Amino acid sequence: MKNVVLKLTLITVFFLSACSAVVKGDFSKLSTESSNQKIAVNQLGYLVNSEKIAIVPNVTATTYDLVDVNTNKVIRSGQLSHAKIWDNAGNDTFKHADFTDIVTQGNYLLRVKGVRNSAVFSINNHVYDSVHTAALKYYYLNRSSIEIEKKYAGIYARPLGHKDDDVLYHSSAEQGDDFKAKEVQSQKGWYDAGDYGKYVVNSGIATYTLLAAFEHYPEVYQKQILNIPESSDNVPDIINEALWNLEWLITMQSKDGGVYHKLTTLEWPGYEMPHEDKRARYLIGKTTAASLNFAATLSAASRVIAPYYPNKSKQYLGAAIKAWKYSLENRTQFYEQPADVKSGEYGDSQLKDEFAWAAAELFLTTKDNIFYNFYKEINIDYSAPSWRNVSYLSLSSLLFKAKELLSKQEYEDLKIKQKNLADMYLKQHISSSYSVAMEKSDFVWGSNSAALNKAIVLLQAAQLNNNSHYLKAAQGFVDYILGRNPTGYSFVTGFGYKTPQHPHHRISQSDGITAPIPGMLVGGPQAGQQDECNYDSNQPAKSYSDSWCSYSTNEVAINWNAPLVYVLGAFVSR
Ligand SMILES: [Ca+2]
Ligand SMILES: [Ca+2]
Repeated sequence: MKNVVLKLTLITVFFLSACSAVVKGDFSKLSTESSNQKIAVNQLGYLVNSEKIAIVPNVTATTYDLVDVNTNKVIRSGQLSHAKIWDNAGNDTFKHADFTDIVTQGNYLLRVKGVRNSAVFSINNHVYDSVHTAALKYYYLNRSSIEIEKKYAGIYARPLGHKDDDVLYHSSAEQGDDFKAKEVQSQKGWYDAGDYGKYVVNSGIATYTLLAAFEHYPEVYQKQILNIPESSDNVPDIINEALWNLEWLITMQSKDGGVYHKLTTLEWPGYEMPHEDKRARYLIGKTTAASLNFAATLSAASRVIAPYYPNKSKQYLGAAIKAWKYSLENRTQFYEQPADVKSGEYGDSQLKDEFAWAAAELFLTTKDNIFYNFYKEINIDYSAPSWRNVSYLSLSSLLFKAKELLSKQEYEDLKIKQKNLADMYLKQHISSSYSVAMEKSDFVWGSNSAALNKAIVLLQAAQLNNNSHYLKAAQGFVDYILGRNPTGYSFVTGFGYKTPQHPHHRISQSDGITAPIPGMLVGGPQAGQQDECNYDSNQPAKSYSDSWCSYSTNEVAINWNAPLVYVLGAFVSR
């Protein structure tokens, strides 16, 4: 009997969705309780003074009740918006419940006739504290070359994986004199993503973003305790964690100043724990992109860690300058995947942005105008950062650190460029029916990090211009990531009432523990479906699969978690 009902329901759902394809934009199509649409909220909740919006399926009701779950009293009977549709989510129609003006801390749910109650969410100023800490702790739990101990990791303790004291030179890396040594030590660093590789360009932007979070919100990180092996020293834990990767990065430089592209196995590792992966690991390729990324990251690091590690600070700057010089002499050494290598490519043939970023960071750390003049001549466009396009990182660093070094006019010109970009994203937020500045073109592989990197631009505009309008748009992204989206998932493992259970992350898949490592941001929806797994929808904002199979929407990565840390850190600081 149950099966018959289920079949009928499925047929009905199929029929309704077939119809809705014909009547795109027909707002008379109502959602019913039998449909699987639910009220979507930020599953962790809202800060007291933030914009507070929930997405309600398009039921006939025109009002909502906001219920205080402790007293079971209705705090507000509010008006739902008119029905809306979002191009990125197909034909679903929905309404907004806006309760921005509720500023009483507490636990609430939304009740709307014709649809199930929302889950319980909070309004208070600490709603993001623990997810922020977990997002940063993720890096410790993904460290290479160290035992992950029970006292720091609890059930996620695991034996040391990838000591990397016997790394081989791949034929693509055999240049100069280095390779005459058979083996090389290249220890520490974080696992890049779902695999166990270590890639310079991706770890560069990830490390830089964590360092920027510290530079911009020091009060948050001065007091944060991650419970990692270095928690009892006098160095902020975010710096300790960044150092774990910087100490690996520095090993990737060859004697001539150039930087190896990556350290991986030839094939993808098996579905096994780090200590079980006994495949040989290689230094592979040497590229201009890796050298410039290294120069930028180590130059920035030299500046940020100077008060804590003066000797390392000097060492990093020296290495950065050497990598810069190598890049000037080898401007087009692009990565070409050797025939026997299957690991990630991270190929990039547009290096104007990498040159600009490295020049800007070297200018800030050395104060030598030769670098700023180089930077000015490049004349690049800016967009939200990604591992492949780092132009914005130069703009951001200069705006936060170069005010005293530039003429008033030069500084104002840069500020206007930043503001123009943020204004574009603010407009997208205001005109978005879903109240999130996600355009169709943002639904790329790793769309959640595209979202959070746009949020970084907005948060920085808020700070640089002392204008809180931008915060609303940034909050829209936080809500989107934490559950106010058409998939109904909070995209951070372990945080929310519906979260990814099967991320494409080898440790979580093979550690024998049901719950994945917490605090990991999954890549997020995008319509490419390159992994050919099963998806319920091919709409950009709904094309997501919580399955191990789905490396194109459900993988995790160090460069995706880093903007999550930054953005949550910004809101924790408020
Ligand atoms: Ca510490
Ligand atoms: Ca580039």
